[in-house]
Amino acid sequence: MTADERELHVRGLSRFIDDHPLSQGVLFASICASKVPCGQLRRIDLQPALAMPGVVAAFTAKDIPGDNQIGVIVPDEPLLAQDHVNWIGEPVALVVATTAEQARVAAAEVILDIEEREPIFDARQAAKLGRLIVPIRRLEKGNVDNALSSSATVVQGSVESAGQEHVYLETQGAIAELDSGRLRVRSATQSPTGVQRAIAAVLGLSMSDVEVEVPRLGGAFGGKEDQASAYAALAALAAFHLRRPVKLVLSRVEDMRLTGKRHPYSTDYRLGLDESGRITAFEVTYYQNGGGAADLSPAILDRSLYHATATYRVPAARITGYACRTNLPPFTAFRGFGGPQAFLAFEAALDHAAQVIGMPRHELQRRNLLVEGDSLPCGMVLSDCRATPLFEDALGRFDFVKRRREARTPSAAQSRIVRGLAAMPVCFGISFTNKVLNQASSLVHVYTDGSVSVSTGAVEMGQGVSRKIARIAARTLGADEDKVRVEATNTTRSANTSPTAASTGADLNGMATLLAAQAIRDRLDGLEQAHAGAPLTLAQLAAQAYAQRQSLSAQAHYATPGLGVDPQTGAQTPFAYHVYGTAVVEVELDTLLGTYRVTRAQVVHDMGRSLDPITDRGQVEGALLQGVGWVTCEDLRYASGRLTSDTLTTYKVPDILGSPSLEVVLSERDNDKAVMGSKAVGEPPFIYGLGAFFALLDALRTAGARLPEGEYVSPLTPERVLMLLLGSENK
Ligand code: LUZ
Ligand code: MOS
Repeated sequence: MTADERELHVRGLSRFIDDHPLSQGVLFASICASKVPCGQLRRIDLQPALAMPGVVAAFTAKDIPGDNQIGVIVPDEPLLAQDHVNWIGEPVALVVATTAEQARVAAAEVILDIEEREPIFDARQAAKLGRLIVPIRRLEKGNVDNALSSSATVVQGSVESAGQEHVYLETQGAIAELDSGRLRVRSATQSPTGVQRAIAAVLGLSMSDVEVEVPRLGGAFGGKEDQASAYAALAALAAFHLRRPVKLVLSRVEDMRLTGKRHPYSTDYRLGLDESGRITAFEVTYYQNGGGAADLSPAILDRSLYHATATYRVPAARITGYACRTNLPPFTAFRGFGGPQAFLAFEAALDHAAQVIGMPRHELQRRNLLVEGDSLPCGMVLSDCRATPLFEDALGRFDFVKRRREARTPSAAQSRIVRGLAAMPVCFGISFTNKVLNQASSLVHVYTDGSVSVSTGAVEMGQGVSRKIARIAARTLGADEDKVRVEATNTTRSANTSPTAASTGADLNGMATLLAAQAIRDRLDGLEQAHAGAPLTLAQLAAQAYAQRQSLSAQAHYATPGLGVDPQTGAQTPFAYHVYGTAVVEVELDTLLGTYRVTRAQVVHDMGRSLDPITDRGQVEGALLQGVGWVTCEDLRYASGRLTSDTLTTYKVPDILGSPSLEVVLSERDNDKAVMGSKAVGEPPFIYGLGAFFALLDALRTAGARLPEGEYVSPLTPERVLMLLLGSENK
């Protein structure tokens, strides 16, 4: 029977890397990381650590037999620092001991002699100094300068959006073991092949010498798309040298300090409108804070460019992105992948324009939403565009206009608790923006008793992808769903996998599974036709197929069609399709204290034919709440490059008590661009949470706060909200 994820989680029975039974002779590794944000590494003294109780060995860059390099887009990230350190928390040495505690204590004894250099933490400053990770990225459509100079209104301003810690339930970790010349690694990663490739490279092995197994993750949210590789490779390095199993699992505090987060962006915008409030042109420049190594920053910046105009029709646009090198831990993938920063900036510009022309924000939104046949700045033409109908559905269904009017009556506006409302539409592109990643394969076995095994590259991280894949296999084969087992992801069964990311896990791996299951079903249908009489069960058919020496296995590959650049026009089609929807978010602001509650969030979400409505609803709710956290309470603080909000008492994530009442309406309609009419669900609803930001601005204005024009700063923590109420500096 396929165990139900939900039951395992609720009963605490899900096993993460740290819960696996330990092999005989296992050792534990701990990282010695840089304590300075920028400097020249002069000397590493391992002796004091080696003298500590229980310590077996310690390793530095010198012990790496292959290529000391784990950067996937830009080769700028050594596994262990070699000459320079570029951020606080950069791994410099690895200490291995008999217990995890001994390793941790000993790692702190390593002496690092580092000649400090002047660090840079600010993206704009890095750009000024030319410290870019990749050349400037640009997307341009129409004549922006002409359109802006002939616009009735032009607003100009800036948006600061902060980073965000993933707070996955399971911290980063891996267990590596050398077994008859092969490295077997269990890793908490979204990218089994990425881990396999990294380990092979740093150890100088072939990929076929490295087997990566991914049991199931306790959450990831993008944090394990790239950054799991370092921890797996460090465990593998020690296991390789010591010929004993080595486990490396980060504590929560280590994880918060060492690992990358969502990218902070500093953004400048100019938005033009005509007399009737229609957008004429948009100019935007993103300064993305990439941290001390490239990681996935260029890909993330690309998605910002593609989502620069959010859910709106923009005739002319000039979109510029700087990926800036700073001395903070490398920022990385996080649900939305550069999309949320772009949506926040565009909606802020629109909010600014609404203030200037004196039109309600939702009216200005309505006037400019994308419609069928519109094209995006990259040239992609939208088909089956549901932006406008779902916006109207949500505003009508949730009585937006009347509720907002009531919140703004003089008596409501003068009470201590003031309400604010905002509508937040989404149009989110589905596919990896890097075309090559849009492929997957599936290996399906039917056993002679009619039970089924499915192996794909999809990693189950709590998002329910296994359940969806099981359902696809069951429906296609005519099997009972509880007779379908979706295996742990393993690189010997599934090769050359793309990360489970970009919301595409079920789309890609589900479609490959459908194709493989269909191939088996076609063979069985042949048998069934030859058989006259009562219909046969899958078990009977499988037994017959075996008796007739026919294969009950199939492997299939799927690649998303239609992606790429039109060589004639240069128009890009980066996405298979878009996901649409609108949220109505309501807040209650205590005008005396600056504290607030996000009281209600109501959504109409475009779902295609849901493969699993409970899972999809959960994804919409969870993503929305994560988005609310990003723009409200989640506040990363650094002191000279050192994260000071490094625990869950100093870094506040939305909790169940602070959760708004949630209402999610799934608007189902066949989507012919994904498996069984479904649509991807992981990332798009994160954008709904941004409505909390604009609902808070609405409440502040209703309460009479005079907000600085054209200066948007996220998150709107209660502290910042109080300052805005008091009319002091927006800090
Ligand atoms: N990862 C990636 C992603 O490599 N490319 C993408 O386009 C993407 N989008 C969202 C999340 N992860
Ligand atoms: Mo991602 S942000 O790993 O889909």
